[in-house]
Amino acid sequence: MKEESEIRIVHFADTHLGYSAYRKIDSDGINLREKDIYKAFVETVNRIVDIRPDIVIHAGDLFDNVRPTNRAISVALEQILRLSKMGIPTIIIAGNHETPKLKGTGHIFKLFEHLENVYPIYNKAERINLEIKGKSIAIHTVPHCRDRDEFMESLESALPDPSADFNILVTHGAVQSVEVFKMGEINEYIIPLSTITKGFDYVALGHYHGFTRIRNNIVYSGSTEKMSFNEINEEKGFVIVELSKSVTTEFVQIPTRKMLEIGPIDCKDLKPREILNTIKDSIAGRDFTGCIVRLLLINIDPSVYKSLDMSSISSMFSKAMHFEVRHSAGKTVDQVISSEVVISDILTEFEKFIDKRNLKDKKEFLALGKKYLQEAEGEDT
Ligand SMILES: [Mn+2]
Repeated sequence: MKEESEIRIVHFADTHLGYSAYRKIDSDGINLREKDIYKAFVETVNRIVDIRPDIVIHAGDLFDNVRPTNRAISVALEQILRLSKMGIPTIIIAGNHETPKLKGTGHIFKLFEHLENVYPIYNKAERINLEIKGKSIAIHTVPHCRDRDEFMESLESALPDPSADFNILVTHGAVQSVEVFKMGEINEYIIPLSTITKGFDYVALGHYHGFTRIRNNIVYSGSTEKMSFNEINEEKGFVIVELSKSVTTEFVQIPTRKMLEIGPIDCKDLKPREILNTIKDSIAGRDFTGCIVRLLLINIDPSVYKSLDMSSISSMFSKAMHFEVRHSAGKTVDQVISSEVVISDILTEFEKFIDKRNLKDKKEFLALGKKYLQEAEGEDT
């Protein structure tokens, strides 16, 4: 007999509103990839509205950056208002992407503070107590903080409350389990597994973009769209959590733009014209309309690569939304995509930069640089 569920939660994360990529724009000049990101967010909220869960949790990186554009803010506000008006308690914790390094910058989540049923959590850990269907639910939230030590202390001191019917932990960072669920970002925080395995009924994680069940009840929902080719094989969506005597989780996929990789095509001993024909053969009959496509060429000599007729190759993918080529003289194409690694805020970068230099007046230099950066951050453009 199926046990009747008591509390239903929708958990999602890493919507990265404001993220944009590639060059294609629409007739209004809006980046197409940015629009995809909004579309995935709106679709997720549409599904949530249909499901009508008891609680909604967003586990961080709602926005792609500390200073989202007016467009990103209005998309966020419009959708969150829908949940607010339905009376669904909606918990939104800050991730590393939207958390400013400087206190003076102010946090974009302050905007959500006056919305009914919405709990924006930023800068410090908080506990939210809810009463739903006669059950007491303690939600322990540990958002990304400006200070790493503060984050770690909050994480370590978050403990289930034995008097609550259900205890939920919400946090954002790279869990260190058998593997580390890193995004390769400078300002990401490591979460030791021991800090989140203390008896919570459910742990809602954000940061890592691939949906992952670390345990049955410790889950990364993943992002709602793909932010790089590293995520090419990942399904995107959200998690429905049913809390009763036991915990069950269900991943729900949402449609996202197709991302494809062609190859790797082995170019060893091939002349440029032969390479062209090989590419043509390997994509015969395929439709790339609206897709994001990457072509991999391996064992290709740099001089041969330079002499390739790139416009002919590009024309084979003219219907794609985005097309790029990666090549390597060796057997594999280097998987480190440095251009797509997100750099942390400018102040952290500056500190790291100065730290590596051999400067006489390091302290003064750092102080002065910080002052200028803070002043610049205070300006609009
Ligand atoms: Mn993150």
